[in-house]
Amino acid sequence: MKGTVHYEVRGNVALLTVDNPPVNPLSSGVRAGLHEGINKALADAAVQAVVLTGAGRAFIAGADISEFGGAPKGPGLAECLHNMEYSTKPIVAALNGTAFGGGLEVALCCDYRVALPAAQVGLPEVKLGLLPGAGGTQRLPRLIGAEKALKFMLSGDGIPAPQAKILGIVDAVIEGDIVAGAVKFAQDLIGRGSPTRKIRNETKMIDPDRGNQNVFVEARQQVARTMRGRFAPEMIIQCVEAAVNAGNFDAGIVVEQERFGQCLRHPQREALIHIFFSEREVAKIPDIAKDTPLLDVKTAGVVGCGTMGGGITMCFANAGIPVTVLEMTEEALTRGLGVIKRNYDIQAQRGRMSAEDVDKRMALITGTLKYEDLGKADLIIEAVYENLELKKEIFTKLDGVTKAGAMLASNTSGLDVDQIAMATKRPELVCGMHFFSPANIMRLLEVVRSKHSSKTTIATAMAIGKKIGKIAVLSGNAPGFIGNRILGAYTRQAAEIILQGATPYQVDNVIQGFGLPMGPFRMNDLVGLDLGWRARKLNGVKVEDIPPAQRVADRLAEMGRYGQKNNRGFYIYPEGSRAGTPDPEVVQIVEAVSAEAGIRRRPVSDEEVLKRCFYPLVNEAAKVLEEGIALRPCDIDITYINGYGFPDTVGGPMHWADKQGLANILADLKKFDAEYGGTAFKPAKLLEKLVAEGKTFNSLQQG
Ligand code: 3H9
Repeated sequence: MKGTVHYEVRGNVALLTVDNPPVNPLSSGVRAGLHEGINKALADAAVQAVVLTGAGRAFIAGADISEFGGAPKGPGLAECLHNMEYSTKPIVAALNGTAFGGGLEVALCCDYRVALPAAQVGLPEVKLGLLPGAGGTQRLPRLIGAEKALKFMLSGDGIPAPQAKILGIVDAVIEGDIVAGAVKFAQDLIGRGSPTRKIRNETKMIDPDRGNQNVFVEARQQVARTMRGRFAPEMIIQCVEAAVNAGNFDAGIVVEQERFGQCLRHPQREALIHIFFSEREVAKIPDIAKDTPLLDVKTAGVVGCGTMGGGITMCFANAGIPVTVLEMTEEALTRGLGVIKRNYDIQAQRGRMSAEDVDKRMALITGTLKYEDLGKADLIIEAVYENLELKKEIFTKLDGVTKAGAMLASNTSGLDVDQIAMATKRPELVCGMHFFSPANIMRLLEVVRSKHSSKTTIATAMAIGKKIGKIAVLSGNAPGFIGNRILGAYTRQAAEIILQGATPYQVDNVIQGFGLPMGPFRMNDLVGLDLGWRARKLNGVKVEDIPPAQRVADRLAEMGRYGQKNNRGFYIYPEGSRAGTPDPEVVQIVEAVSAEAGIRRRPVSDEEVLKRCFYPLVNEAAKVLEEGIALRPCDIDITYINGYGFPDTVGGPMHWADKQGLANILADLKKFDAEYGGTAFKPAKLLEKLVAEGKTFNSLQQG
């Protein structure tokens, strides 16, 4: 059994220490240890109270997530909690660190909770598609009232102990030795002859909510606004309704158990837990040891203060790292720094930071027009537009002015990082660091490994990504890396389908209905229809050489419809609005292009739209895997969720594909291939192999 609970007696207090590194989840051995430990303390006449704490950096991180879906061993958590709840001796939880999920629920079963100031408490189950299923939905409202409890559980965010004390979750914040403090707290209780305090028996905080629907109406409105399509939030609300209205604690627990079971069986739970472990997995690079020495990045430099460079600059300032940003002209620099300041001011206006924070961050940013001013930076990221020759030139210059040992990275979204590295005399210190727009907001960072990058360079890029709040995924150096390469497979299909009979609006609705924030044509409008059109004109590409699928966007650009930037593209955008409305004229243009290309339009079902867009995406992702560009299926899932808005509730494209059945996807690809030909539907060898062996993408993960 995994994990244990140590038992010792200090005077008249039994000390139980949960030990299950690194974060003490409630694995089978911990549950067994808790059960035995409490029994032992109850049986020992010399013991008058119990203190429960955790070894290392956490109190208890919650239920052991890896056990969900399997057959649990040893005593269940409910059994342990029952034992604690009916203890005749007071139990004090000493929160030495994180008390999350089932960990906080264990603490809520104790009579009192004391905590170190740095300890965090939270009920993050909602993020895993679950609800607090160890009495949390019933005890927390009894402790802090239904409204606050709902907010706490629906956000899933942790809060520090001092805030938890104000909220009423923690009874005392103790500095220094938390165990000694908790033992003293327990001895004071004994000294005062304080009775045990069971939250289950308290109703003072929920009495005012009885029969009052407002709290729940508001919670449901919030869920509809911010958690559309998620299963667990409504289950949480129903549990709190039961806490308030079911009559007694045990009746509420019955509701909680039933709703917890529903969440546990729901596919969203499996998908979200897959994401939890995948996020941790992507940080592990098989051939780079955990203890690989890292470069110490104390200061950073950014080349270019446009949209990307400005966003990247903000990432460093947000993490407290001084950053120098280089531009070519005073005008561009002033404009770029102005945009950064405006972005911070907007955040301050929205209450996300104070005016003082804005000043602090701006003080960390230095603008310059001189390459030499990047000389002292430990890491310099180039963020100019996509042109290989220009980037090579910049890297040669950087190589000349930066100190020996400084790392150089390119924010290229798909160019050859090997060639960029070879423009320097330090190719081992060069890699790609591809941010996503807006760079200060989007979580994904593709770290691109050139054949020259040293292990230290890659390990440093991954670590610095984490430090600036990104989720870093390693990609091999190949055109489009992981994300943009598989995106292409999807957008090309979207463009084809509208010529065969769908409209851009049908395609966008299907994709958005699936859960992406934006369909491919809205995305086109956001990026700008003029970009590709201008590039093709500049390169002298003849209209007849442009594939029909690209002609619609080009024709719109030709008409001066560039997208959101000038309020007309595939959609029409009323001044100041980003919610575009469909335009019948666009449908006529699509129909005209179909006719010119000799394509007979036919009705296309929503189901076909979904399969035609996502199956080639999955197929391309399989090719990315077989070519070794992505290390594991989870790297693709994390890339696509965090960079391209694929819904996490389906676990990313690879997890989703496994759930569709790879054999079904292969059969449809073959059908589309026979119908349309080309390369888009030619099945990846890996996909054929997995189907032949009856395996899933996930099986590669475990191998
Ligand atoms: C629950 O409690 C349900 C109950 O209401 C009802 C039950 C009946 N289980 O994140 P880190 C692993 S649901 C198993 O890198 P940090 C993690 O995979 C649970 N393993 O550390 C990683 O493994 P590896 C509600 C877990 O310091 C290692 O520990 N609780 C669990 O950056 C280190 O993790 C949560 O949702 C777990 N519960 O952050 C809390 N937690 O090294 C989930 C972690 O092999 N956990 N691991 O890659 C967290 O939010 C963070 O891990 C925490 C530490 C903040 C605790």
